[in-house]
Amino acid sequence: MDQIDSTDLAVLEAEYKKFKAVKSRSLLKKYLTQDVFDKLKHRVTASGATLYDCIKSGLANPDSSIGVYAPDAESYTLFHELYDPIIDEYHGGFSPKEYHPGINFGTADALGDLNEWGNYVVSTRVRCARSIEGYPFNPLMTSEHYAELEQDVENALDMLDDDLAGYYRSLNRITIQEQDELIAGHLLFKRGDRFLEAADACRFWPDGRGIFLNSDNTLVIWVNEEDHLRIISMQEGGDLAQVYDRFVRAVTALGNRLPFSFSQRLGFLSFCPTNLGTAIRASVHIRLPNLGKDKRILEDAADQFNLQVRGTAGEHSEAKDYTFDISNRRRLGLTEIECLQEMYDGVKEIIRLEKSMDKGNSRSRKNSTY
Ligand code: ADP
Ligand code: CIR
Repeated sequence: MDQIDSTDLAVLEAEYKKFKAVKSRSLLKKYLTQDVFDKLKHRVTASGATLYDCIKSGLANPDSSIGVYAPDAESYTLFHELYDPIIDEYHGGFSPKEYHPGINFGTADALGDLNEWGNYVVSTRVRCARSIEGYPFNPLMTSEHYAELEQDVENALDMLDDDLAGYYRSLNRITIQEQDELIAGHLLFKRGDRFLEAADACRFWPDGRGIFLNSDNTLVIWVNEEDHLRIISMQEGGDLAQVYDRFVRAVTALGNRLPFSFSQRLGFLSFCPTNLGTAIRASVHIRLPNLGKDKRILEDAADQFNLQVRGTAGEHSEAKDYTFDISNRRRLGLTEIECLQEMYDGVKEIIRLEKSMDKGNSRSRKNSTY
């Protein structure tokens, strides 16, 4: 194993010292104890990543929830004393001895339409992250890596057919106004995410970045944003079965053409440890005027069903008009179809709770003297 050079070590030591004095509720703060820091501070991966590369984002953003990324696949093992407890806590119990189960997409038939119980769900989306073998993750990618990877992916996307067929647009060829329209339509990733920027994940932007859309914008593929690939199936309404069926067909078709990075223990490898395993986030945009009045009640209900609540424009955004993004939180230690089932069951319960508050509101209106 290579050793960090003395200049880089001095920077790392100084930054960690500052971080120790800062208040933060991140998992980085919780698990990067002095003891763990001292064990890891000299290590360097074969492609040159140090502990500093893993923790930069969390040091610069004390309001991070996690605070770490992995600059390359090897970081998950070389710095495992830091990643293991973070992975264990985020994914709701995945000890260092555990292995991710084998791939099982199951069948979409078991899932139905989430609007069966009323029109609460505005839209449904299922996405996964994928990395391509042989390339490091963002912070260690060269401009040649970006160009090469984008070309390989574009060639693979050209082979999608029938309802999956569409076209790829490099960000370099889309105006800022067009990008903003796609972002507002929930189709494209945002620019300038401060968590990613601090992790050195936005170098050479917008080179190598782009978006693929099929003809009706229900299959969306992001290239070289946070991960090499994000494969997304989405549509209006609550038909989770239809969204998932399209998702599985797209992931399978691309997996036949591109070598996805996979680890026996951690499943599909991604830049952020929250996206390991299946790398699946199945979400609904759901309007919850009752539950949404008190975010704490909604968060407690979501926790109970292993769900995560985000705002209307995604992670680190606020909810507008009581419309929340609710998704499965765990992605590692359970199969693909189990992730979907967890979201489906939980959202059903959230809708039941929202409806019961309707009744509560009308009862209290009846009892009111006004
Ligand atoms: P990711 O889902 O890839 O982890 P974000 O949380 O930033 O990343 O979400 C990316 C975009 O996807 C945002 O514009 C967000 O509003 C949109 N989105 C997420 N879930 C849904 C959904 N169910 N319906 C419509 N748009 C969605
Ligand atoms: C953070 O630590 O807050 C950011 N780096 C984003 C972490 C990923 N978010 C999540 O919970 N899935």
